[in-house]
Amino acid sequence: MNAEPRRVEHQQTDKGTVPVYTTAVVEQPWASYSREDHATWAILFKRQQEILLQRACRECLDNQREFGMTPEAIPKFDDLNRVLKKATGWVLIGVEGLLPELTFFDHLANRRFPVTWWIRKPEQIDYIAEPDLFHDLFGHVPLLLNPVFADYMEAYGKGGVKAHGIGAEALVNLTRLYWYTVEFGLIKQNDGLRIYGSGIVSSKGESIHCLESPAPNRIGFDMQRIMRTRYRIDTYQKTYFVIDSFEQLMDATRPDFTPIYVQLAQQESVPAGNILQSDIVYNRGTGEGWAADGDV
Ligand code: HBI
Ligand code: FE
Repeated sequence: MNAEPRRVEHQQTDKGTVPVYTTAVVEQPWASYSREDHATWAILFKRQQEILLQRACRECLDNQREFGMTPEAIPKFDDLNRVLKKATGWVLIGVEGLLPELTFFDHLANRRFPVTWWIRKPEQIDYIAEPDLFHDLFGHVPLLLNPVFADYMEAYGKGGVKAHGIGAEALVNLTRLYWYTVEFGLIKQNDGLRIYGSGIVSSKGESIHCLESPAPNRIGFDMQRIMRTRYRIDTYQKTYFVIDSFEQLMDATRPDFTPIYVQLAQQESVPAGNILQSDIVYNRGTGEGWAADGDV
C-alpha cells in the first residue's frame, strides 16, 4: 500500500502555486514502499543511467557506484548515510517534500540534505513538478560525496539564511544561482560539456536537450550574470551556464554577497533566453522547441 505524502498547504509563489509541506523531519518508511514504488525506482534508474553515460559528469556516475545505488530497490537512507557521513559529513534527512526556503537553507547550512521520502507514481514517470525521492537521491545526493561540491552546498545554505534576513530581492538572486548551478548546471570536462545539475540528471528529456538541442544558449559561468537571469520551472531551460570546475563554484561563493545584492538591485533582470555582450558563449541557441514537450 502506498503511504501518501501529507500536503500542508498550497503557496502562491512567483513560480505559480506550489504545494508546501510540513517541515517535519520524518523517518524513511522503507518497509512501506510498494512493489510499484520499487519498480518506478528501477525504471527511472536504469533509463537515466543509460542516457547519462557520456552525458553526465564523471563524479555523478562514479559516486552513484560509490554509494552502491542499484536499480534493485529504493536505497535506504541509513545505508547512504553511512557512506556520506564518513566522506563529507553530510547527512540525509527524510522530509515530506518541498520546504519553505529558510528551512531548506538552514538544513544545507548544517550539512543536512532534505530528501523527499516518497517516489512519484508510474503515470508521473516522465515528469513531476516537485522534487520526489528519485530527483533527490539520484540527482542531488551523489554529488554530496564530492568534497568541493559538498562545501559549496553548505556555503549556499549559509548564504541563503543570510539572504533571507536581507530581503526578498536577495532571495530571488540567490535562488537563481541554485537553479542555474545545483539544478541545471553544466560543467566543461576534457571530453566536452557534461551535466551536473540534478534537475537535468533526473530528467530523461532534458538530459538530451541540454547537450544536443540547438535551442538553448550555453554560456560560461558568471555568478552575477546568473543571479540576474530569470528562469521558468515548466519548460526546458532556455540557457545553461557552464562551470570550469566545482572549485570555480566554491570560489565564487567565498565573498560576502551583501554588496553584490546592492549592485544587482541597480541592474535589470535578464530574460532567460537572452545573451549579453559580456557573455562567454559556448553556443547561441536558436530558440525553437523551448517548451518541454513531454519527453523526447
Ligand atoms: N525543499 N525539499 C526541498 N528541496 C529543494 O530542493 C528545495 C526546497 N525548498 C526550496 C528550494 N529547493 C529552492 O527554492 C532553492 O532555490 C532554495
Ligand atoms: Fe532539486
